[in-house]
Amino acid sequence: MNTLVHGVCPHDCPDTCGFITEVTDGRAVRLYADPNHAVTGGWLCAKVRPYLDHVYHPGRVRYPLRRVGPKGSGQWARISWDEAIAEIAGRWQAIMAEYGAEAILPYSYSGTLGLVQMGVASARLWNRLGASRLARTICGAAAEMAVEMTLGARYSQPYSDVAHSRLVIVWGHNPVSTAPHFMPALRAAQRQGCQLVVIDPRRTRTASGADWHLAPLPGSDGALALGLAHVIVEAGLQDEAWLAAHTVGWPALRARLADYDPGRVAAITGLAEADIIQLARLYATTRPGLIKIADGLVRNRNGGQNVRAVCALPAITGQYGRPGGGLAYSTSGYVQWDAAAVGHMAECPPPGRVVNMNRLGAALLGEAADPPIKALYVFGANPAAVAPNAGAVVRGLQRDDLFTVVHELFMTDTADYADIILPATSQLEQTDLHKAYGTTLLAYNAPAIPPLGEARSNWAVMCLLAAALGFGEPWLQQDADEVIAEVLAATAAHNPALAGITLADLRRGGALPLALAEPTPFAGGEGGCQFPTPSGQVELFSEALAALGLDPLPGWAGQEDDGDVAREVDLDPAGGLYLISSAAHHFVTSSFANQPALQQREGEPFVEIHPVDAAARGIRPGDRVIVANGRGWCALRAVVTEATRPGVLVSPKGRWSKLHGGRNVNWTTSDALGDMGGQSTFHSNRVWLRKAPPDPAQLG
Ligand SMILES: Nc1nc2c(c(=O)[nH]1)N[C@H]1C(S)=C(S)[C@@H](COP(=O)(O)OP(=O)(O)OC[C@H]3O[C@@H](n4cnc5c(=O)[nH]c(N)nc54)[C@H](O)[C@@H]3O)O[C@H]1N2
Ligand SMILES: Nc1nc2c(c(=O)[nH]1)N[C@H]1C(S)=C(S)[C@@H](COP(=O)(O)OP(=O)(O)OC[C@H]3O[C@@H](n4cnc5c(=O)[nH]c(N)nc54)[C@H](O)[C@@H]3O)O[C@H]1N2
Ligand code: SF4
Ligand SMILES: [Mo]
Repeated sequence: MNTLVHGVCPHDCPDTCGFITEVTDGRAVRLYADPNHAVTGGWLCAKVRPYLDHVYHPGRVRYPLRRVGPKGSGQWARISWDEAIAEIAGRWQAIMAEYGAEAILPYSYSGTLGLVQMGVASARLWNRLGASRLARTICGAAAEMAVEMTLGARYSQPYSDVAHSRLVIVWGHNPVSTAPHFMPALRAAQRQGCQLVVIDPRRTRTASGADWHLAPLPGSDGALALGLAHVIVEAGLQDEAWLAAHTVGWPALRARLADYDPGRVAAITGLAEADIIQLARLYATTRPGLIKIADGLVRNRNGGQNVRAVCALPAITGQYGRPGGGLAYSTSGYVQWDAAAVGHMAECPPPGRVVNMNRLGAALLGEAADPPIKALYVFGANPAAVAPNAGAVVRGLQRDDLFTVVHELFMTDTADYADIILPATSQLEQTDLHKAYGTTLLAYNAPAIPPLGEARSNWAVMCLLAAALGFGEPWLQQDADEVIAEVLAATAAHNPALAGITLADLRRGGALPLALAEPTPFAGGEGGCQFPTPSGQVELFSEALAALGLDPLPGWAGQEDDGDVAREVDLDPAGGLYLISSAAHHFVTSSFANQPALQQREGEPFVEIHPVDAAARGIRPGDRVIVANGRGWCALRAVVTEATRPGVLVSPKGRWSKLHGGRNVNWTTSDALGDMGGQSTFHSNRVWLRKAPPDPAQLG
């Protein structure tokens, strides 16, 4: 008999599509877009269309495994779940007795974005243990902080709002690949005459469809935004009345703009002075204009300030709170799950110390010293492939005295270093609830098929571990629906956006819209605008940032890489290059990068280099090259193309090192922290590039 089951795409993508799985005799035979989902619109992206290849991939881990050879040697023996849980609980108890619970570090991120399998699974058991807490900073921490400090909350308009825009500036974002369901709305607006400008060091798929593509140097966006503001003010195109009514700190920011004349900004950004002036005039006069940003402009040393500076532009032109105008970053602020219901922290021992996930390698190698990290539990993440400074991460994972558990669907780069591997369910085999960061819909994922082999969900494993550790709290034994019901009720009690949405409604399938009083962010209130900041206004000057010892005004403090890396860069006679490692079109970070059909479409790992830079180094198209710096190196295939600008190399993230010679681009990326929120700085990466020697292993 055929059944149809409503599910939700769990991957790290703002669209959070709905899909339907057709099941025959317990096997998923077809998976397709939910035709009634308002954002999915009847089609899935290239990554998730072949989802059943992911679910039924022959590489799925089906049983618990124990390491039997040296770490990383790939020798495993199948064990039972009872043995696995008893061993983990026993090892943890011994570690806690000697070092305390903070010697245990859970590490999870975005394998799934579900409330149960990621949100609650990353909180409850670990709080109850008093384990080290993970600062979840690898993605957009500085942008989140910058937007909240400036505007008060992460609110964003529905994709369809772009129908009102006369101009869209897509800035540090590549939605054709990373938010594909925004594109039909944008294309429709373009057909009605809306102009599209893309600001990105690389001519991305999104930039190829733009009226104008500007390619600044990585990390220079804050200076560019302040330069645009300088030109706008010089031309008298700012909205002084709006600024007076709705902002704090305009006179101070205005004074600072004197430092950002187009000449200086051209030198910093590598753009032409005339282009800076033209873009400023275009933005100030083509209204309403939407600035749509993502994390391309944040993953560097001054990412927080870059975002603060960009957030100032709609204020200077008085465009917040208007359909088609303002800033689009994330819709995450409309629903923040009730923290007490998610984590039950008040019923737990004192919170453990915080370990920044960007410093995983350093932490494992001794930066987290008191106590040292003796146990690592990884789920929904693949840090050996995706965390910065992979060499340090791998050296940390190789520690013989580190007890590592990896809960995974696949034998990833990280799983290779586990002591115990636990088989994880895919989204078709588990229950969850999903809000989105690009839309304002809420949807329930019902399991469509039984777990493959002995796979269990993240939360199911936590419940087993809690029982084995003797924790009797009922909130450590709820099933997924009970977890959802509790968190939904607790959140609805203080958030009217959830009014009238029940678990029963959600379980009927399909996405439900949040009950937002006002779809246009920050619209309403006296004078037409309101901001949930302490002052109720756009905080161009932020007391809160000043209190943290940070620059209270948007600014641009330079974009450097570490000193020892710079020395290595000097070894390149043609000079160092920036290396940015943005999203691959056919993977979601390292998810799907082991799927043959998608690998084939993405091609072998490559680095794009501008013809001028290639010529200076004697590189021809297709050459095998080494990119390297003081942190490490990796071997890639050169693609010589004008799609990237001079001085900038591009090599997308997500490759599994083990499938491509043992190293990926993260062997070069920096684990230094950015200016706000403990942000990752993947794109503050200077490297040298040269032809690969016949045997790259000789590089050490
Ligand atoms: N296909 C696909 N989709 C994804 C992902 C994926 O891996 N693949 N990842 C998901 C995740 S985890 C996230 S966080 C989002 C990210 O979504 P996006 O932020 O849209 O993706 P990125 O490719 O990381 O960055 C966007 C663009 O920023 C550019 N960029 C890099 N540095 C700079 C800079 O300094 N200034 C400017 N102006 N631009 C810069 C890059 O060239 C890139 O084209 O996408 C999600 N969706
Ligand atoms: N060089 C470079 N590196 C980057 C970035 C960059 O811009 N440049 N971007 C960074 C960003 S934005 C992000 S968000 C991170 C993302 O990094 P991660 O959050 O680590 O994401 P993935 O690489 O997709 O790995 C997720 C893993 O979770 C597993 N998984 C999926 N579902 C489940 C589940 O239900 N249970 C369990 N137990 N496992 C599951 C998948 O099989 C996969 O191996 O990468 C970062 N890495
Ligand atoms: S990855 Fe994004 S676009 Fe693709 S199906 Fe999932 S939510 Fe939709
Ligand atoms: Mo991310």
